[in-house]
Parts: sequence; structure tokens; C-alpha cells
Amino acid sequence: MALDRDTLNQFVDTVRRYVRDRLIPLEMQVAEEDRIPEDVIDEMKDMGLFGLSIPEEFGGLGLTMSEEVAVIQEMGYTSPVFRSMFGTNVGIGSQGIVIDGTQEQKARYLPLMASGELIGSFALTEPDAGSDAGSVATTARLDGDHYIINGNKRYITNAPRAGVFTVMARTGTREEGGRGVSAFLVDANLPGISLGKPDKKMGQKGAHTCDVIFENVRVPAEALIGGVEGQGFKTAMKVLDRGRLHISALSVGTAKRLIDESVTYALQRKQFGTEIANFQLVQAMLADSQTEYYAGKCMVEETARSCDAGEPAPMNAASCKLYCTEMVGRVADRAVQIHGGAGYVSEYCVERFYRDVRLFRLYEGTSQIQQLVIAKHMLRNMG
Ligand code: COS
Repeated sequence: MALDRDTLNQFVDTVRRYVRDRLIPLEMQVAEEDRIPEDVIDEMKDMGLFGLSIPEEFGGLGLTMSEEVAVIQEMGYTSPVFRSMFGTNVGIGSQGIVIDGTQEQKARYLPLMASGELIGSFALTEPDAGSDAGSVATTARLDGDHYIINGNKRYITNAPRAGVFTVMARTGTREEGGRGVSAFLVDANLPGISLGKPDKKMGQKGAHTCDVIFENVRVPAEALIGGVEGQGFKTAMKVLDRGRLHISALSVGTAKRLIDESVTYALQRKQFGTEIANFQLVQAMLADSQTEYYAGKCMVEETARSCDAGEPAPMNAASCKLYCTEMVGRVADRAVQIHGGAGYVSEYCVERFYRDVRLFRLYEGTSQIQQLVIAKHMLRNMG
């Protein structure tokens, strides 16, 4: 359900002020300590950020896609680890249930996810299955009224805090590819589940990923999302359509921050007797970043509008993800360039953002996967 314009503007305004007054001052501490303070997590819960996309009837804010991308652009203005803390509940950790779950599954999990009491993680990637999402080797074998799950999942965001995993596991044969994959809601406290060591990442310090290992984990048959086998790959693809637009909005927000940091620095740093903002070669970098940021913002907002109008999302969501994540990489690179030596040291935030945004081009489908999705739809539409 769409919020009325005033309520939405107020909410976006509250998030903007919270980002500027509360989160930005904490960025360096979070990166150094590799953790978000618990009181900040509680504040984000109180603001409703964990339930942005969860329908109101299940305790969420039930934002439309246009509303969600407006909020996420604001969150992109600070370190992406804050967004990551609630991002799985808004996106890949909850949407499988919202889109394809049974009424019972929705009623059991969504209210707890919306409040932030329960963290949902999405367990698709494996040591040998990432881009080739249909090739997961984790198995789910029916045994009476239970499935027995065995397998190893990799780089699972928020796994150390997760209360429930959406696990993609093979119920069919290997030859069936994606058609043999099903999605399960697996409570994290079940016997047989263990976590690997925390991954030592290039950036995004404060957001945690690790392996999740399933050894003869018995889950009740009701854990199968939608109650139908063989639908897991399609569920994952639908979840990722929305997730890709969300990450695009995040990239746009971060690009805005990097541009503001670059302009501020260029206006105060002096060389050759004047502020470097007066040099046209610096201005060219600023102008390129601003133009690309604006193009990304327009794409994201237009695609969100068309999703809300019920138009097919996959090709445009992939186009947004491809363009916006590559765009913010270029903007981050120019931000470092404009800062010169200062851009290479951690005292200035652009160094941290430069590393943080590198992930955007990888997760929820690499840039090359987005190209494949786009081309596939172009060829299919013509064919
Ligand atoms: N929405 C709904 N259904 C979809 C869909 C979508 N966005 N995309 C594909 N499907 C359906 C297709 O309609 C097809 O259905 P049928 O079997 O009934 O015909 C089925 O899923 C298989 O589709 P397709 O043949 O296009 O699948 P591919 O195996 O060719 O898909 C890609 C390949 C690369 C597109 C897919 O594996 C992918 O997106 N990989 C990246 C995964 C990823 O992002 N991993 C990152 C980790 S998750 S954080």
C-alpha cells in the first residue's frame, strides 16, 4: 500500500536526518571495531527499517518499490554496513516468503522479521555455485514428513545473527538444473547447522558473512516455501529482481555522498594558489560523476515506478544493477583521485567507500550476470 506523499516525505526526512546526525559520525568507529553498536541496531528496529518491504498486515511498513528506493538512497549516503544489518530482512531474507510463501509461513516469520526480532538470511551461494544459481549441490531429501538437508553455503550475509535461513536446496536431480531446486525456511537453531569462521573481507567492516554448513538437518515438510517442490530457482530469481533494484538505489545514494565529499574537498584544498575546484580538469571529474549519478537515479526511480505499475522487472532491474553499481565504482575512483594522497588514507572516508562499493558489482549477481539477463530478454523479446 502506498503511503500518502506527506507521510512518505516525513519518513524519508527522518531517515535522512538519522543518517547525517547519528550514523555518519559513527562510520569510522564501526569500521575499526568491525561492529555496529547494539543501541544503533535497536534504533533502526524502532524506526521500522527492518520491515520496510513487509506488508502492513504482517507488521511491516509495506512500502512500494518507489518508496523503498527513496529510503534506500538515503541509507546509501552512509556506510553500507548499516543498510546491510536490516537489508536482508527487507530484501533477500524476507521476500521469498512475501512473494511465494504460504499464509502460515507469512504469519509465522514476517512479523518477527518486520520488527527486527528475527534476522532472515538468504542461503543460495555455495563453494561451487554462485552465478550458476541453478547448479546448487545442497540436497533436501524427503524422509516421512521431514526433509533432510545437507550442504555448504558460502558468503552468507548476516549468517552470524540469522534466526532463519532461506535455503536453496536440490529436491530433484542434478540434470534438472534450476527446475530441481526448492526453497526452504530453515530455523537457525536446528541441530546440524554450524557456522564457518567470519570472512575477512576487503571492506564493509561491520557487516558479517560466513559459511553455513548443514549436516543432516531435519526440517519439517512445512518449511518448503509455498509447499511446492521445484519452485526455488524461480523464487530466488524473483527475490533477486527486487534485490537488484534495491542495491541500485543504494549505489545511487553512495554516489551522492562521494560527490558531496569530492565537492567539499575540492572547494577547500588549495594548490597552485587556488582551490582545486577552480581547475577545469577537476571540474570535469565532478561533472562526470554528477551526470552519471543523475542517470542512475532516474533509471532506478523509473524502474521502481514501472514495477509498482506491475510491469515486468527482470531486464530493467538488471540494467539498473549493471549501470548503478559500475557507476558508483567510477564515482568512488574519481573521489579518490580528487582527494589525491588524502584519498588513499583512512582518515578520509573515500578510501573506505572505495573498498566498500566494490562489493556492489559482485553480490546479488555480478555485472556480467546482469549483462546476460539483459541480453537474454532482448533476444527473447525479438524472437
Ligand atoms: N522471475 C521469474 N521467473 C524467472 C526469472 C525471474 N526473474 N528468471 C528466470 N525465471 C524462470 C524462467 O522463466 C524459467 O522458467 P521455466 O523453467 O518455467 O521456463 C526458469 O526460471 C529458468 O530460467 P532461465 O532459463 O532464464 O535460467 P538460467 O538458468 O538461464 O538463468 C541466470 C541464468 C544467469 C540468469 C541465473 O542463474 C542468475 O541470475 N544467476 C545469478 C545468481 C545470483 O545473483 N547469484 C548471486 C548470489 S545470490 S546473493
